[in-house]
Amino acid sequence: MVDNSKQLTELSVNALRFLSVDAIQKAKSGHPGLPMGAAAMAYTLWTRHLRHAPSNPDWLDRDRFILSAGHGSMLIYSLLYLTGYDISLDDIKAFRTWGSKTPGHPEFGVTPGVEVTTGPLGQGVGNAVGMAAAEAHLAARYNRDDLTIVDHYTYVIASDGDLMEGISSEACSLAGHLHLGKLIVLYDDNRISLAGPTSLSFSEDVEKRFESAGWHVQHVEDGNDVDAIDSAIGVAKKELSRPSIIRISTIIGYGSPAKQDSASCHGSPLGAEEVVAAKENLGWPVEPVFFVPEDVLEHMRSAVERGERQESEWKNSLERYGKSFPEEAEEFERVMKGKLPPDWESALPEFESDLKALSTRKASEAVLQALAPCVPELMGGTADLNPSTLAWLKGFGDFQPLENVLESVQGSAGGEWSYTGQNVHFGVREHAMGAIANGMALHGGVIPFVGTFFVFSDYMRPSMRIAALMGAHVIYVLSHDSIGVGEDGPTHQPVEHLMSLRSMPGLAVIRPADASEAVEAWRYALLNDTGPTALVFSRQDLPVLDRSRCAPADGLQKGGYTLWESSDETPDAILIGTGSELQVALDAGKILSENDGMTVRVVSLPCWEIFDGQPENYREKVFPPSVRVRVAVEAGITLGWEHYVGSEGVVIGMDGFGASAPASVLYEKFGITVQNVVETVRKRVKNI
Ligand SMILES: Cc1ncc(C[n+]2csc(CCOP(=O)(O)OP(=O)(O)O)c2C)c(N)n1
Repeated sequence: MVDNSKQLTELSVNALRFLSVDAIQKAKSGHPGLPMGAAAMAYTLWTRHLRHAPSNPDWLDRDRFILSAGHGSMLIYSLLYLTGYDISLDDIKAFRTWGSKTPGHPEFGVTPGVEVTTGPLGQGVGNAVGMAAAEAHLAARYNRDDLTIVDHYTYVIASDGDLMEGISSEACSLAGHLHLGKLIVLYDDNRISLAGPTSLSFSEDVEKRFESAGWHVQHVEDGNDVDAIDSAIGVAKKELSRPSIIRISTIIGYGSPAKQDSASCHGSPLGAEEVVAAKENLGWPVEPVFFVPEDVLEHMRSAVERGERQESEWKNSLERYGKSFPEEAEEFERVMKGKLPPDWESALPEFESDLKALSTRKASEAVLQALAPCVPELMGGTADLNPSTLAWLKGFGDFQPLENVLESVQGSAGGEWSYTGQNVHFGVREHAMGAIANGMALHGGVIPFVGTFFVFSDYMRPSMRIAALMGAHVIYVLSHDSIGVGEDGPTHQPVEHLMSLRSMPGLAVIRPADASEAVEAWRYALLNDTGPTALVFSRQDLPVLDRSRCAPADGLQKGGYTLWESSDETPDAILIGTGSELQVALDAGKILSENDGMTVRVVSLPCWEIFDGQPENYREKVFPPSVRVRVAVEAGITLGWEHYVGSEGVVIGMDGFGASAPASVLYEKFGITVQNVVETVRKRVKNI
């Protein structure tokens, strides 16, 4: 039912265009082409379909909207302003300036109504798949026949660039497999990208691509035809068994006489003269700038009242639900708030030192199985590496659409196949897996964990960066952490990865040394809800340290701690280790103390980020500044360890790639041995 007049519709679409154009012109930078070309689809979606509450952007059951082509950010800012979010005209005028609510690309946590940070193309599409997956899971878990508390769509505006990026192919392939019917992509098909026409590099048949991936596909020929877009979205919403893409043919920079349909309006302001020409061309007043007709504002701001009504209807449903299903309602509200259940830590296992050695990936598996029954919001999986990474929740079902129930899968974690399943099979798609996890985390209601071999974190790194930037609660389970991988050789042996991920702001990288530290690492990862955590686990078995003879593993909560020392005097030397090399440091320390009579301290440093966040007095207690003989041992690149060993210290690590041989041979050949540490310390002590 559309009651607004054609003229008001056209005015509103043009208001979106020219608010964006004026802000970009004022900022002297930005991308006017996309807002001008995609204004009609954005208007149609936001005024006729999107269920959202501008006065409460966090309404749990709102539809999610992602502008994946984040360079067109002014489009979403104009939408937010016009529909009544907490964005003022002054905020629009402050586009791209220091401290504004309207940064160059949409940023989660900065602008009310922006669901995710977008800018790196393709990520938003992946995030949307994650949001749609979270919605499907929570709906299956909590909705009861006539009582529906989770029921919303995820919409995306995606550009050519989004669909050129491999990540969107990965993500959309999985979305098709999963039949995520409430995911709807509006494809802004303007045939222009940054450097020119897409014909230079992009000639695939996008419709066929999506059809073959199991999507429902439509085409709207005229990107300014609001009614046609309206009815296509309506059809897409009814198609609940497949995700939908609507290819909408648009003209980039629509309205600009000299620049439309060319890359020249993609990435820079139109220019003062061309702004005037475009306004005149579309019958828009040249002055005042930032002009919004009263009736447009009134019309678009009706979203506020409509949203409040929709939200209050939903609240009534939630209340009715709570009366019939009090426990489920309580759990639903708890998981949506991101609060852990009160007693979850008591489920964490303990490992005794008389246990035979076990890899930290196996210890991690045991932790996950112990947590699964009491932390139902855990949901995740791996990029086809469950049996190696052991990141699964056995018996908690596979996240699959019911249509696939009858297909059997090797290596499945067991349990039922449906959207209630908590094990996600991402397939060999690390990059999309990272973006999907971000979408799941930001949707809320689930704590996503995603796993692969540590070396392939490179394939997921761009999404990890966005998780860190957004402060998303995502847990990475990265096993096979070093040359300890052994025979698979250098392609599978991470070397620079620890340092490279440590350099990422906001990402806690934890490399536990034994099973007890693995437990603590998981504890930290679950509690760390303001950012992502990377858990880096060994493939090879490691002894479980005897904690009656050395410090308890909960020292990990401080990032680093004195594990063992030969006496409480100021040490002659400090040995530092992480992961599997902590044992090397410990054995060396004992030899130096017993055979050389040295006072030695061995420090376990599983997480730099956490340690560096400790008060100075704690850090100096662990590393007294007067102790100059410091040796770090880690089977990774040495660059960066000066941070702890200082200019007079020594680092025993890897300065090149590994090799294919048994792990024990590799440690020997690369000199990561107790003997080498002992001799290195002896030399340092002599020379200092
Ligand atoms: C991963 C990534 N690579 C490169 C860029 C730089 N970039 C910004 S927009 C763009 C291409 C834009 O083309 P399109 O997606 O079709 O958007 P439109 O020109 O239609 O606005 C590029 C290459 C980016 N933002 N993200």
